[in-house]
Amino acid sequence: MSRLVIVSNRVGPLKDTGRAGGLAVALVDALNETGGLWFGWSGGISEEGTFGPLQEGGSRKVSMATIDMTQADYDEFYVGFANKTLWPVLHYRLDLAVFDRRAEEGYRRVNERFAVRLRPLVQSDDIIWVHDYHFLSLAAELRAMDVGNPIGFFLHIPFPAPEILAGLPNAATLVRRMLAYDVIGFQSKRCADNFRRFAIEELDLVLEGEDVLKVEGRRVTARAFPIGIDAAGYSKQAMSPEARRAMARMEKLLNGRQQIIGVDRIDYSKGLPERFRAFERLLEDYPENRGRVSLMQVAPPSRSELDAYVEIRRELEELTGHVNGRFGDLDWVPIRYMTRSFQRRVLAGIYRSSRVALVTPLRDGMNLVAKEYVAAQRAEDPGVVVLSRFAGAAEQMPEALIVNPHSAEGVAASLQHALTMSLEERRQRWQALFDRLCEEDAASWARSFMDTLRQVH
Ligand code: ADQ
Repeated sequence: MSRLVIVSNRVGPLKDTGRAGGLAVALVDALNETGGLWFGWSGGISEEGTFGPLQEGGSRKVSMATIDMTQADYDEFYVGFANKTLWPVLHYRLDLAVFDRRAEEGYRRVNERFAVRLRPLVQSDDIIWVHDYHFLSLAAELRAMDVGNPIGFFLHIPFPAPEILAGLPNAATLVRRMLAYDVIGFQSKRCADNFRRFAIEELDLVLEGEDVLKVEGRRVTARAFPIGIDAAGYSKQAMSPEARRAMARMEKLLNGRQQIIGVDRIDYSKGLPERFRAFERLLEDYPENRGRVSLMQVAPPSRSELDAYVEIRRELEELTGHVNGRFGDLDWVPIRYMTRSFQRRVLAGIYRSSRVALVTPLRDGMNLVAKEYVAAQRAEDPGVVVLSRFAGAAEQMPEALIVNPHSAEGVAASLQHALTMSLEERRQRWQALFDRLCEEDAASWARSFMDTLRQVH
């Protein structure tokens, strides 16, 4: 079987350290199956940047190779175009996007430099799988260097409606460059459809069958490959000693009260202020929950170098103070908000002791928290997921209570429904969700993407 080469901005870890996300685990499994190489940014900044030495490591079957960036690369490519332009635009936030020619040029330059450094590491029968919005034009650069291998791409974040993307200067050029990939994978049918619509409406391409675009004699498959989690593995983590200890601590604190849990990196796409307001509305509209239900929000900071993220942190602190000041009592704090991160097993325990997961991003490619929460539940007494219609996960999880995250009343009503739902209904909904989670897990996601890539090339 041909070797797999994975490219992503951050690489590894190859071993489950307890903190590694489910995605890293799925990719390591895929790499172990065929043997392979994982290539990306070292996380380091140096004067030589992408011209510096290749940093190599890994195991017997899987090698890892990373390179540094210069400060200019980091500012223009990573902070600039990737996170101040693409991230907001792809999450439908044209209003927050910065359009800067230098950043755009830096993005193109770093994609080219990564291609130059990857090129000598690629063997003739490798298949190459590139991840996420940092590398939309990597295949175009590799093709210009005569790399003829199958190259696939998976976008972890949303692909917006063409009407939104058209607001990005040079969007057509960027999408045309994406067409150098053989397979382009998206989290949801909606996103794959948006991409094909852009290609048809803005680039005048023609569709063949359901999801193949004809591009100058080549064929490019644009299809949904919804990412899964290691459902069975995660269920076990929720019964680990670490999870049990966390549950025991929480149960003591909750003392018979119910808990709603939210877990998200701090990001404007996650709808956190809207979520806090919806919880406040629950306490207003359904006063029987006062003193009985609390919201625990875990929100580790991410990309704190961006102003938009500093602003949202401040807003969350204010809202927490406001709701707690308004409703708190001697023995009850309505919102518990913390910005620390937890070990995966501890998090699984927190999910297991929470009656409701409140997952209300304004936009999300998939959202793995919704899936992890389901996998962590007790079959005999499972909790309920309240899920935004704008998360990719909503397509695969119709048994969750699907909400519009912008409607405080709507979310509050669904929370009330979740908190008062009969055991029988909770079990029915959970079983359907859990069965699908096991079927469409991380391993099957990676397998189906790679099978498609091997077939179409
Ligand atoms: P993210 O935007 O990071 O991922 P998400 O899918 O929710 O969003 O994954 C977050 C992960 O981090 C989860 O595995 C969660 O358990 C973990 N995590 C969050 N807070 C934590 C904490 N305090 N301590 C420990 N772990 C924590 C992007 C896209 C998503 C897409 C994923 C995968 O934005 O839409 O689902 O990639 O493709």
